[in-house]
Amino acid sequence: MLRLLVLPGLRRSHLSPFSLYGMMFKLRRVEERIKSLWEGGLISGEMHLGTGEEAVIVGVVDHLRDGDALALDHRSTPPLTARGIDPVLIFKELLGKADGLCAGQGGHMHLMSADHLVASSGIVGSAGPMAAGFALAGQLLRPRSITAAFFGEGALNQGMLLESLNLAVVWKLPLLFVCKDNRWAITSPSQELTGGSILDRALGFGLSCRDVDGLDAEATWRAAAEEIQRIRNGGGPGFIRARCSRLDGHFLGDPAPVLLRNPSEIAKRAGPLMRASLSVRGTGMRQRLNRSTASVSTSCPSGSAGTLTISASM
Ligand SMILES: Cc1ncc(C[n+]2csc(CCOP(=O)(O)OP(=O)(O)O)c2C)c(N)n1
Ligand SMILES: [Mg+2]
Repeated sequence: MLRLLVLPGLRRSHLSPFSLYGMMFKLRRVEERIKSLWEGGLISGEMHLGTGEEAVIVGVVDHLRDGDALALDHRSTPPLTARGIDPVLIFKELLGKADGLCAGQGGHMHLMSADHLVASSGIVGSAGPMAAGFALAGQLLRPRSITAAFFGEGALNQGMLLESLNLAVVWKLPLLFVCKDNRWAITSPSQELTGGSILDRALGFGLSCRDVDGLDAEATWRAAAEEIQRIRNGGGPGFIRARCSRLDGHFLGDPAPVLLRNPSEIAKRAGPLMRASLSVRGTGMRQRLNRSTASVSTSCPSGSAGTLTISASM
């Protein structure tokens, strides 16, 4: 039987570990499907996946409502999927199809949906100013709406993101900054590039700050629940540093994880899905997997080669 934990005082009244797990499973399956399309030579250019960061994404996005906005970085496919965008539209976009999410014009780093108030950019740090714009519009037009911004710890060395932290505090914007701290910026360990501590920086700007284990979906969900409720109530912007791990290289085909990273580092931090699955007590694994399964399939033209059928079991 599904366990519902009631958190007193939170507007979103329940935590459902099962649905968090189901969503993480779906996000991972979408990423795996993208990986196989890329490996088949069907996606041109680089492709950055968000495998290993699922718990951070679902822990935050689960709290968003209609009218809330999302500003994203170059690993945008998991949050777009979690926000309810049809994965088939994303697949088609990555394949450059005219009926893709952005009419085949976005590539994989500049995906957006006006209907969902979400936008991503490959310019590192730009989730900050995008989110500040979304949040300012929300403050003026949509009372009690919030904006969440996702970015990596490497982005915190970009001036525009630091300026956004400052502006958000000065204008008391309804904005949650979520730093996915996977400790790497391409091939550089971020601690070798970053002065001081990330949290001290955010605290220095006057943000409400939390440090969370970003491999633990429930812990992230609870931290985001409290922070988002505070922000909706007009308490000003917040900042969550979620410690996580990326399981693939910086981009698909990147040899760095093999060459540079200690396999035990990856193995130790690899398990957001496994951890969540073990925490859902009372339901058999087979049942859980079956209940998280939904199927998408579509057919679309694949260049001159005829029809490509995309299907993914999620
Ligand atoms: C303004 C800018 N500078 C540099 C780059 C090249 N670049 C792409 S991703 C990346 C590292 C980003 O690291 P982080 O923010 O930690 O995100 P992660 O890739 O670890 O998820 C860099 C430097 C860029 N895209 N934009
Ligand atoms: Mg990083």
